[in-house]
Amino acid sequence: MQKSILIIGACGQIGTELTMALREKYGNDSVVASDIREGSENLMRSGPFELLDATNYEAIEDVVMHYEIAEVYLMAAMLSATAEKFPMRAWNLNMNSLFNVLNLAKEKKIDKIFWPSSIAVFGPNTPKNETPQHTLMEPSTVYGISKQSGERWCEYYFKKFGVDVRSVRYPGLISWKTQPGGGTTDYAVEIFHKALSEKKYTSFLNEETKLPMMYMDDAIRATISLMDANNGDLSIRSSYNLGAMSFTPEELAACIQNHIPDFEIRYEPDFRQEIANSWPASVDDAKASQDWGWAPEFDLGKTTEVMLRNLRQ
Ligand code: AKB
Repeated sequence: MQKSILIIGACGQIGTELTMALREKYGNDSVVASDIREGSENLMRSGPFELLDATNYEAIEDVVMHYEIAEVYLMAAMLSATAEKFPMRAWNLNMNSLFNVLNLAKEKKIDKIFWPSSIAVFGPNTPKNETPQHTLMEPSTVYGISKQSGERWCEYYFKKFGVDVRSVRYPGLISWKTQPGGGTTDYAVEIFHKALSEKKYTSFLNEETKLPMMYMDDAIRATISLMDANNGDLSIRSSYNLGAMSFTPEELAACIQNHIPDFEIRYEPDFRQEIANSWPASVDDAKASQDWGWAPEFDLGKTTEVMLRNLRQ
């Protein structure tokens, strides 16, 4: 029998593309999308959808039982910039949703979990370049604290209860299909939209803020590869570092100018600058390569070309 998959937070930036990729791989009816709001027409029409609050254990359990769900991808979360404005709401959503799925797996109601962590688990005292898998982590944001705590709980549930939970530390994600919402790396998507519509963009991060970034296709491929990997090959049950490219707003603007020569960028750093300053410039993802063969396909040049080509259409 084909396994059934539930995606919680299916209408967000990653969830939307992940749902479509999993439907393509496993068949539309095998992949149940869920969120607290409805999503794009494509997502809503292509397979089953449930309105679901990720903090409501009973509601998730009902959906899991009804569809005989084997795997859950928990993509619902409040991102870094929004979480600074609503710390308690962020903590409640980011932690309780994770406990809900971890406990469902502990009770053997589901077999496997994917839960995303982030480069936000690192902090100002972490080595900035080629940040190691295992290193000093003192996150200084609400979102980072929730993700680091989540990683500790994932590893704990794996070791104590044998829960098969898998995770990657996503960098900033760039996609033309869905907009991000409430993150510090969002500038790297907004800039493409503004470059095409207005030929100018005001960046909320300064010109030299180097951050790890990834094109969405790579992120989706990484997520599905990790979930497909053999259990015994995985040496990390907190969360894997995952790298692809690193650039500053200035470098991204220069790359866009190769396609749109009169594009202009200005810098007006806001509260998100401090968040970005506490994060790595690049990460060492050797463990992900060794354990499950991770290798990125999109660099800055290819990402810029694909983004502009698709947004133009
Ligand atoms: C954010 O900026 O909050 C996210 C992330 C790096 O996890 N994109």
